[in-house]
Amino acid sequence: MKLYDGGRAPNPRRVKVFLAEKAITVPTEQVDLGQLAHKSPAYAAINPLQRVPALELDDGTVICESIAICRYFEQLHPEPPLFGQGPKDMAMVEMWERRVEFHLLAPISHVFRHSHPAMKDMEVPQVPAWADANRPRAMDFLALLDRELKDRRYVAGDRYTVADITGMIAVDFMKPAKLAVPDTLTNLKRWHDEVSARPSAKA
Ligand SMILES: N[C@@H](CCC(=O)N[C@@H](CS)C(=O)NCC(=O)O)C(=O)O
Repeated sequence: MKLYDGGRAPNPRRVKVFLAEKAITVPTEQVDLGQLAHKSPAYAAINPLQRVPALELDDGTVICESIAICRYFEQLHPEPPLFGQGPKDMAMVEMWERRVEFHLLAPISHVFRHSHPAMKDMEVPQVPAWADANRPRAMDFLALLDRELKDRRYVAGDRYTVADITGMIAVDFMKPAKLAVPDTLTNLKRWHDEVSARPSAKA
């Protein structure tokens, strides 16, 4: 088994934090995004979408998409359960993970990819107006999440889950996107401080 990783890029980091939470070690190969190594014919043969992460199994199967990779490991190593337990809890985790991914990580990624000079060879064409359109979307969802976190400890409930992993990484990705969490969002800051203090956050 081999994990194709992409350094500090947010999606591969979601998988690495997930693996660290479960204390799973996987042989890893770095794909240098800065050098556009993911666009090479060799990597395109592994993932035709030319994105990281990708997990290659010993039988040659390649699993792409961060959450698909995490689900694979959740089945292999159910403890600690990071996708919830039981129908209602699992649905809530799924709901919040998707909300955080589509309404926070995605708009922040759009801001970064369409405004940062370092992304000009990767995001073609760069559309600065799309970055402008996504800034308020990210900030609106952040405010919503702050209100939600007033009454519970973690994004999807009382237990740390994959929704916290995606959320923490989205908030961390605000820095290169040149966005900042407003000081008024105290619930969000409390939660982010707590999840960032977990050893897995270093992954
Ligand atoms: N939906 C995919 C997204 C993968 C993705 O976009 N990865 C980024 C790094 S965070 C990438 O490979 N970017 C290369 C590019 O855009 O050319 C997932 O969940 O893994």
